[in-house]
Amino acid sequence: MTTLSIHRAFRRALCLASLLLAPLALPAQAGGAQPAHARPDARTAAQAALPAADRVLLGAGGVTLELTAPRADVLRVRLGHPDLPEDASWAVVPQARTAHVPLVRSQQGTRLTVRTAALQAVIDTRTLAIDILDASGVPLLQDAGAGHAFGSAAGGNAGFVLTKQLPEDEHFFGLGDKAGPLDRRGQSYVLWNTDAFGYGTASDPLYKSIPFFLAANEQGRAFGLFLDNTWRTNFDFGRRDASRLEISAAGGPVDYYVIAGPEPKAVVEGYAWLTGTPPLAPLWTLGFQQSHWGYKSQAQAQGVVDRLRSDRIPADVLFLDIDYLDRYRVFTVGKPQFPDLPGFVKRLAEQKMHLVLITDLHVPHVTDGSYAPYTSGHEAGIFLRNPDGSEYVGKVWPGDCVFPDFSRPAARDWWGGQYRFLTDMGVHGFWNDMNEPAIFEVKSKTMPLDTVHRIEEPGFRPRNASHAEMHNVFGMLNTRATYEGQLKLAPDVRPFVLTRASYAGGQRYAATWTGDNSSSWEHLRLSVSQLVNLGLSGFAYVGDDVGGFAGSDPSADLLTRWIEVGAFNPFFRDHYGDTKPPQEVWVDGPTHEAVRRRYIEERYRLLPYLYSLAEENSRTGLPLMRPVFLEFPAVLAKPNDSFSGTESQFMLGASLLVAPPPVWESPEAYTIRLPGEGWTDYWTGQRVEGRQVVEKPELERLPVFVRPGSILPKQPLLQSTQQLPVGPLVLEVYPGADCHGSVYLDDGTSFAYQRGESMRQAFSCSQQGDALAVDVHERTGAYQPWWSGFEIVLRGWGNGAAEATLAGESLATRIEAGTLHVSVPDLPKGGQLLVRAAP
Ligand code: MIG
Repeated sequence: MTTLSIHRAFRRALCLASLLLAPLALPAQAGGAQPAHARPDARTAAQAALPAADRVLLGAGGVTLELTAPRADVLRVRLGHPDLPEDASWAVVPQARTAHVPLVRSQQGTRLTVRTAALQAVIDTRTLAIDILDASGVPLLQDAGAGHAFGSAAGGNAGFVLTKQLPEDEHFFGLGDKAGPLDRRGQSYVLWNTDAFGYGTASDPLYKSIPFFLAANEQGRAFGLFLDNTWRTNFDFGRRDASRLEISAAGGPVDYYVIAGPEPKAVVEGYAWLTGTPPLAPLWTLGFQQSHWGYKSQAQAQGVVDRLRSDRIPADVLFLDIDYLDRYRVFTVGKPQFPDLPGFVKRLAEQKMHLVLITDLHVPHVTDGSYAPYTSGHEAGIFLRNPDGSEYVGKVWPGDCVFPDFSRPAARDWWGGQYRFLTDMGVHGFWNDMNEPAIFEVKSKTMPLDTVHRIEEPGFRPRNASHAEMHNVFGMLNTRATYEGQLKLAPDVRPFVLTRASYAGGQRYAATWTGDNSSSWEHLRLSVSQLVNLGLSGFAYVGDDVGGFAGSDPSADLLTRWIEVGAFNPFFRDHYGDTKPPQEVWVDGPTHEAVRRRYIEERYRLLPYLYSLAEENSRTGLPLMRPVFLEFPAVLAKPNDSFSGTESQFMLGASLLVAPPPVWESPEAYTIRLPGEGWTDYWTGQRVEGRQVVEKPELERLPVFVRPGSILPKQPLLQSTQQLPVGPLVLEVYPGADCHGSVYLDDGTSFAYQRGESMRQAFSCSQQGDALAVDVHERTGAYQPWWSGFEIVLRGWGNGAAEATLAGESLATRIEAGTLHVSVPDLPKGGQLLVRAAP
């Protein structure tokens, strides 16, 4: 690439991001391996203490490049113009920020090769162009030309563009819940947290900014890239130029990580290692949740809960939206509508329901001393300021509002402390909305870019920062204040925080949903790609507004369909806007309600599976809801590429494949292609012949298939996760290669699991001669499970009599509708069940 074309690419990228920048100062050609201008004060103590062997530092043409490897499969590249940027991060966890492994170098002329055990980087020492290759030398990500260009404003904050080559067979995923197709290739996205009410299937930007993507090619080989930059950013995956990947930002550091696969799962786990995993969700948040902007009184809200219980719709959570507040003022309760909130919370607890309350971050600007949160926050000086030092005031629901400066510990502590009266009532779930932040009556929909934030954070120099820098991370810091505040107020209760806006790493504090979607088939379809892309971007605990938030009311069929899919989403909440007719499960009459109930009930039966997935996620970062290629990278492979057929499908964990119609509203039959043979229909227990299923859409049937080699833990039906199941743990066994499953359990609400009060038990199955062996492995951990024993279930058994033995003793068998059931006593030490056809 010539300097002129770099110049053009840079200009174009900036236009895309609608940025106005000073003219470019392009790097001149220059040699020299050590930058004279790499000032040590731009580094943190951790980085400065790096042994020389663990860090490559180069300078050329007024640009400094630093390469480090936090671990062998993660390379970190920083570029500065002229000096390296501040070494600091809101996203990367301390453990990853201080980790480093040695780099092995070799140089041939101007070609410097730097290796770890898993990756290598080849750097042109004249241009600082960098190619990242896997250990065997296969290129993953290659610069186009010099690969970088900087704007020229002082202080190094004038923006940049990175230009990479875009191989033809590369698919792109991630970037959070961006609209558009599952595969980001050919699209361009702006990262700028935006209140996107009424967004469409191609709207951009939306609420969150997660500058991470996973790339996977047609060999199923994957890698990831995370740009740790909070400024307004643009990712262009070959839209402007089909052969280029362009990443540009309006300011902030060039600081990116390349994460090796080769499996897509390894990339997701690597990203979780960098930015953290979600905390283990309280069990109740895996239950069904009902919400509405417009539950205007205690009586109305109580009526909804009573109806859930009397209609026997299993449910765990009721949400209250801004209706419960006094004049929309956060940390108040509107007495006329909610005369006895503590009593309401108590009554809900008796009904085994939790309450989640909305607490928007804008604090009403009430200066007459009558509203304590403003008075105390003002006195503590924790609200954001204009450049002239006055408090920034913007209009939101309550009228004029001020905003806590969440990048300051003092402001986070203040915010967290405001929850005391609610936590004391027994409320442990909070909803942080509007935290893009959304501001009314201004064209930008947010605060002025020169609003002054104050950074007081380890790794950062204590300094003032503009809203341009802090905007995308503001929502995440809001949830951090909420989450950490909860931990202080109720140290042994797992908090639940739901957020609309966030940044990379925000999964450590909050679950998220896709904001104000609409009641349309298009939005139902879109939600699959939004939710799986969120899962790939670190946010595993995700859902959408089931039934749709905006638009006209959902048709009965649409709501039924949406509940069916929602039952297989990680976060399952029916929520709808203030202007819509009722959208609860029972509207549309008993026939629809029965179908909807059946799906919600199935979710409650699957809770041991779901909760075990949540626990896996909290350890590894693997999302609960997954694109098919995450489990089966081969679907990406040419020539028999079946990827496009999987775009409307998703996996819940490794075992369940959910296959909605690609066109929901169409009555036409469609073909489901399964990734391999031996799958079983989850509902009928019938084994699928071959790898194709033709489905004629039926309202009451959401096609779900079980992967061969799965053991699914299930439990008896309950109306709330707060009820203790009675009876056996059901183990549905689906024989096949590498047959296994496991269950994780703890008290579901406290942190006792971190003190050893949890349990785990693994299961496997194999063919042994003429018998199927089901191995129950020895239990680990101190927590006592609720079950009395196991019920082994073999579906598709047929009608032939069976013989079952455990350690030589025969056990009773029961065959019902072609399914074999064997009751097995509890086996804390493990044991082997052998099942065969009776002679
Ligand atoms: O300006 O609190 O996305 O879920 O019901 C609208 C009222 C503010 C936007 C959220 C929506 C919520 C609504 N909120």
